[in-house]
Amino acid sequence: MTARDGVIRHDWTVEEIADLHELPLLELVGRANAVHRRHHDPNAVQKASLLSIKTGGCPEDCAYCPQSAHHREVDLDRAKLMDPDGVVALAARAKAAGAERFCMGAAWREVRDGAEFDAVLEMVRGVRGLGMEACVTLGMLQPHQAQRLAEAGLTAYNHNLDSSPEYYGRITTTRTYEDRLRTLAAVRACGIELCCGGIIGMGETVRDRASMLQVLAGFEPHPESVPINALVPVAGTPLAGSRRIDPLELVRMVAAARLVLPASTVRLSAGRSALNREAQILCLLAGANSIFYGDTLLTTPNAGIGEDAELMAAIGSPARRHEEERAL
Ligand code: SAM
Ligand code: DTB
Ligand code: SF4
Repeated sequence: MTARDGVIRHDWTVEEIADLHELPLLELVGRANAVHRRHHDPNAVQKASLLSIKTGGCPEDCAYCPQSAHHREVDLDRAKLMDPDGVVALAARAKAAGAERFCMGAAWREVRDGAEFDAVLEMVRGVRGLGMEACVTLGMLQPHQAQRLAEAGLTAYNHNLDSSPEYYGRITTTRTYEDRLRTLAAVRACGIELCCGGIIGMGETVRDRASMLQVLAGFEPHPESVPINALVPVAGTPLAGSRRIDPLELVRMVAAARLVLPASTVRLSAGRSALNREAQILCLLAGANSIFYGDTLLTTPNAGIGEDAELMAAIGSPARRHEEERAL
């Protein structure tokens, strides 16, 4: 731990972040954990449930994404926008299973005004009415659309940077990094929380990972939540042949995120199902304090609810476990 660890800063250099990322692993995790404990309850893990409300057929060409219409070889059942009542019923089920936040994703390039957007606003109101946090990810937004989402009570908008500004053009060609930043600014201007992170394991370097974290740390205020995804290679996408990353790379990325974004919620997101229990716990120790909870992410399998119940039981305090055993 150094004197400046845990201070909220917006002036990180890429070199500083890359140096942190490359620290000896035990020192990196130790420092990240110290910062984590200073800003968060070390035993709390937020559970966020995820639902694809409109699946596939997206005009963008993101190389990782099974929902892009450009990747014709992907085996995916497209589905039009779900009906709001059905979505809110699933949110209620997720709440009963223990989720605190409900995240809804649509495979859109951008939001268009009209009946479909109105239906999404109704979903947001319904989820908020259950007393849950509501998050949506709908692609690019214009300021007046962000305003309507804010009025519907939206807690957070998810819009990921996905990679560094330098590497982005290798991943998506149908929009620019600046497009992403414009949407993020529109969301922020309406007082909606930002959920913004990225993916590792797409062929980028450590410097790219550090560069993406630098952009995130440059936002004032920092994004309230930061999903760290490990690429899920999906057959039929251009990145299908990518090697699954070593779980310790995810640990390093989570720890680096925790050090440069001390107060943000860091979400261990896609790719968690490839991690064993101990690797997930190492990520939680390194500063992750939220997970996607539920059997599926958007279109790919997540860690199962049963496995997650075991994970939660394993990290519960011994006193509580003994009480639970006594209650049986
Ligand atoms: N269309 C909207 C957009 O791009 O912002 C919202 C949906 S998009 C599927 C949401 C995020 O899911 C992407 O930004 C990306 O970070 C993540 N994602 C999609 N496919 C993935 C994959 N195969 N592996 C890891 N993360 C993935
Ligand atoms: C995020 O960063 N990861 C989630 C959520 N935000 C929308 C999506 C992960 C998707 C993984 C691939 C799939 O299931 O389609
Ligand atoms: Fe997938 Fe979103 Fe890219 Fe569309 S914009 S291809 S849904 S990541």
